[in-house]
Amino acid sequence: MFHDRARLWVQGGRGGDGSIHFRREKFVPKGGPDGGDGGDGGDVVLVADPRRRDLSGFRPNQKVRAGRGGAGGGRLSHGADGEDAVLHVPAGTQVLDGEGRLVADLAHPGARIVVAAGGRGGRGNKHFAGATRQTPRFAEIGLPGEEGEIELRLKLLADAALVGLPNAGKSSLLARISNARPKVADYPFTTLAPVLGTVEGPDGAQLTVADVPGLIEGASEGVGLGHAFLAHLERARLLLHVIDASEDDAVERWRTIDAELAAYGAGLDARAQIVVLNKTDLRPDPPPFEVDDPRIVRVLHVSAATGAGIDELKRALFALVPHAAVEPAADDTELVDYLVYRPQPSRRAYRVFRTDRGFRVTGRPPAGAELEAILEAAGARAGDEVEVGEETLEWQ
Ligand SMILES: Nc1nc2c(ncn2[C@@H]2O[C@H](COP(=O)(O)OP(=O)(O)OP(=O)(O)O)[C@@H](O)[C@H]2O)c(=O)[nH]1
Ligand SMILES: [Mg+2]
Repeated sequence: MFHDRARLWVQGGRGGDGSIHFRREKFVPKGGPDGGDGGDGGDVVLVADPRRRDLSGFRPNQKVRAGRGGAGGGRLSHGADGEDAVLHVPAGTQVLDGEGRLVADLAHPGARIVVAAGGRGGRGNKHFAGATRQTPRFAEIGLPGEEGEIELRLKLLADAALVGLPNAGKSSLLARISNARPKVADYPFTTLAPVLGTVEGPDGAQLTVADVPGLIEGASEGVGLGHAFLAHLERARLLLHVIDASEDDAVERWRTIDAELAAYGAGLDARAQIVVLNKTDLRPDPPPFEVDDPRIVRVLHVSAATGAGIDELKRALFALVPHAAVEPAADDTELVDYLVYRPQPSRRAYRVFRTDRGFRVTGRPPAGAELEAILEAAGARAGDEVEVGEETLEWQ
């Protein structure tokens, strides 16, 4: 199975707690504070990895947690930073937040984003010593990491994509021109999942061509298999529109597919097309293909069976793909530089300290159950003294 979607729950690591510690040395009975800082929690990071083909590495609703920061220690020892959780996804993976908003597009191999940042480590008591407070008996606790749900959607990155009705010979053509060996058979919907092939050009140039399941009338509304895969055409700069030329009404079949591209949207009906009339071995003199459309940049007659016209098809690909510009869909334009995604605002209006009797919360903390959850996460236990602003309570 080809997986082009995944939902994950991600959580950055909690920062390590700062340490409450005082120097103890021989002959120094009362040393100053030397509690070190906690380490930062690890981040959950996505990296576009060209070796990945799809999102099948993820389990449904998988939970991913980055490592916790280590606690600070005495003698100013700094806690270790938590380990990042690095997830490898195919190039072309888009990241959506819990509400389905597109937040990042890992369109290039090596692109990285932080989807859940780790919490900052708490500062040790050494930080809070000053002229008026020489023995701070408290230290900051580490902050929780960001957490949230994200959705991944893969949209294949290919220079060109084969489209057409089932059985037109798309996979046969891909096998002819590229290193891919997709299944070919004489029945519709042989191809069940997208296949990418690399085409070798004359001077070492390469380009990639995608073969997706055949489209039929109604595909854009979910009929047949094609609908789920139409998204994979979005990034192709050029479409190779394959038509079985041994049958009649090539123009009508071209219009059927073209209407589906238009109905799907996302700019597919504006994409440049090479019309490939295939199976000419079965009908050496097919009726002329006469469609006057500015998107049709070439009409070629080929036979995937005999190889006739295949060299010309390859030449046309290398000549036309570099110049075919993709008009990005309207909602895609602002994404290019959007590489850091924060599921939640990371500025908190309060701080939590550990004291030698319990906890102290300063600033403007939330009230009620939310505050309880924060203290519980900080490790509060029954009997701990909790200072919030001017109030001192006992934790139940
Ligand atoms: N005679 C002849 N047969 C061809 C040619 N190209 C493909 N075929 C045959 O047509 C049938 C369908 O070919 P495929 O390549 O599987 O077609 P497809 O468009 O990938 O089909 P789906 O994956 O089902 O959408 C197979 O039996 C092929 O052998 C050709 O140029 N000449
Ligand atoms: Mg096929």
